[in-house]
Amino acid sequence: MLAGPEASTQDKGSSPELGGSVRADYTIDQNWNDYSAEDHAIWRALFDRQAKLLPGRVVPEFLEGLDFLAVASDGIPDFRRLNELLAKATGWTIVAVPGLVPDAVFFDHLANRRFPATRWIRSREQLDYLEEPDLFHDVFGHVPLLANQIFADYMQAYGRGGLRASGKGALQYLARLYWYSVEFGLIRTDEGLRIYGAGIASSKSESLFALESVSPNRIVFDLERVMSTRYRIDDFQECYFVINSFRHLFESTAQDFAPIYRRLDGCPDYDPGVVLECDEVLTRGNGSYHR
Ligand code: HBI
Ligand code: FE
Repeated sequence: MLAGPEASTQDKGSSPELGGSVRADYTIDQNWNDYSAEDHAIWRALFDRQAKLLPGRVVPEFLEGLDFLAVASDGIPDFRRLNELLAKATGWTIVAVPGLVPDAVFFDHLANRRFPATRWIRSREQLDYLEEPDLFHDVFGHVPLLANQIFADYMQAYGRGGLRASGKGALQYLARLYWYSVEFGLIRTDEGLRIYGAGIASSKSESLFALESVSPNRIVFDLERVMSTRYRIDDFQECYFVINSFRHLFESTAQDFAPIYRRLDGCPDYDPGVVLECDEVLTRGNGSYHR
């Protein structure tokens, strides 16, 4: 559960508390030496809890990417060290930012294989619930799959698509695509459904809810269906969209979106809990959690 893209991305201006100012592209220095022992202890507590919980629940490629993080350090990764490994693997680097950045800035970073990661980590009181994405969500949740070639290509293609999108409608369709894939996506494997979305993988409670709860719908991913579906930013999802493979996701978005946006502008949007005639429903939820 985290604040989604609709959270305001107020301009932070210079950020004295971070010991420096925010650059034009919203990046700041990570200042890894400034993290406290408590910050590192919180990272380890969250990392160890998810590393224990995720095997058998998360897509195997995620666990392979997690190894990168584990070697980077046993506390909060130093982006300089992490980037040496990640850049070699897929050309991606992590850049520190103060928090949510404006869409256009976010898209530009992704289009250049730079992932904006929040510099600050949550407090102990926030271990289970967090409004905005923090460093643990961004780095533990998103970085492992940036080490996977196809997913890394998808993320850059998404950023490029974002740069081409202009106007409110397109940005909303793209934000929904990001939300239901990169943040809260599930994937079919021979062993069953697995998590790949960062918002799920970085959350203990949603890692359990997304796969095991009888409440949400689980529907096969369809690009236009996803782009037409609203989402909640402050609670578990009412539906999860399921891809067959990362290639399936990449191919469904490797096309010109302009005609799709035009078609969608004339179609209705859907509440997250609905099931449509045209849906390929894998599990029909009973909606008990959200009632
Ligand atoms: N900024 N730092 C950061 N992280 C995000 O995930 C993020 C963002 N800004 C915008 C955004 N996500 C979404 O609007 C995307 O769908 C574009
Ligand atoms: Fe995220």
